[in-house]
Amino acid sequence: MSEFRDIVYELSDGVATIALNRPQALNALTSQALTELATALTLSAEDPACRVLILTGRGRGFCAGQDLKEHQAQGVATDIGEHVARYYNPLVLKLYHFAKPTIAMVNGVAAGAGMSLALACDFRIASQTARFSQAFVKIGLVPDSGSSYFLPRLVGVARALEMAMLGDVMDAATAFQWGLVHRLVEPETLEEETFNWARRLAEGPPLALAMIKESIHRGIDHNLSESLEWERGLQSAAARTYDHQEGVQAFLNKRAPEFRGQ
Ligand code: T3D
Repeated sequence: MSEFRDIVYELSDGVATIALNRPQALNALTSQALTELATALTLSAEDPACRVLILTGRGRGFCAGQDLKEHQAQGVATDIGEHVARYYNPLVLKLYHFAKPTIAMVNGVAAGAGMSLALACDFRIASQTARFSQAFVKIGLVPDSGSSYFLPRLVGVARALEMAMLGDVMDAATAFQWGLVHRLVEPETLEEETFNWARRLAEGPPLALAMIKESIHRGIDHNLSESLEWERGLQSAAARTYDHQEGVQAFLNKRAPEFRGQ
């Protein structure tokens, strides 16, 4: 159960859900929300009962990025670079390197750093009511929280530049067509579809899933020789796990495997 104010944290069936919970502001991120989000990420990362993480928002928004009213209230005292370094960058690194599968369940608008958080997840399952905006440019800022890294890798340089330079709000169908989201579903079935996906991942071999994520991430940034060597090392480790033996036995005995993360 949740002990937070601006997020809700729940865990069931191996699936942890972090829901941003400031619906009146489309879940815009205050310092409090960012701090709680980081705490919940650590909690789920360290809890062996959590095998998959879902990030979502309450109400009609996923996340509208930085809470611009909080900055205004603080006046000129806010050094945005310092704020990014203190809150956003560690959060995005934590999410990207999270050693379990992560799913952004995009229920509504994802703008600015809110879109960046969705991009930092492994999967995005979006409701037809979802929208995406690189809103930074609309307020004279530049993409942050990893958008400049994730976006061109997902949609290519030309489309990334279009989104970042125009800041238009993109509908869910276009986001799906551009490859920003993995599945596009009716709003009524978003939770069910996402949890079905999450439960499938939660039944997978946790150590192998963590290594798969690591190797795919490295594959993007390294050449073939380096990737082959990295794969070899990970495969060697994966082959020594209980779960590998269990997977092989399950196949040979024509039954479903029961992976333990050992
Ligand atoms: O500070 C740093 O560390 C730098 C980091 C920067 C990272 C960033 O994220 S910069 C980008 C910040 N986000 C934005 O610029 C997005 C601003 N919001 C919008 O453009 C629109 O709200 C949306 C396109 C997201 C959605 O539009 P719409 O028409 O569906 O909703 P709305 O009516 O604009 O918003 C509904 C309410 O949410 C409204 O409150 P009200 O008037 O009913 O009391 C609105 O003010 C509030 N809201 C929406 N976004 C934010 C927000 N309140 C505070 N901060 C927001 N970002």
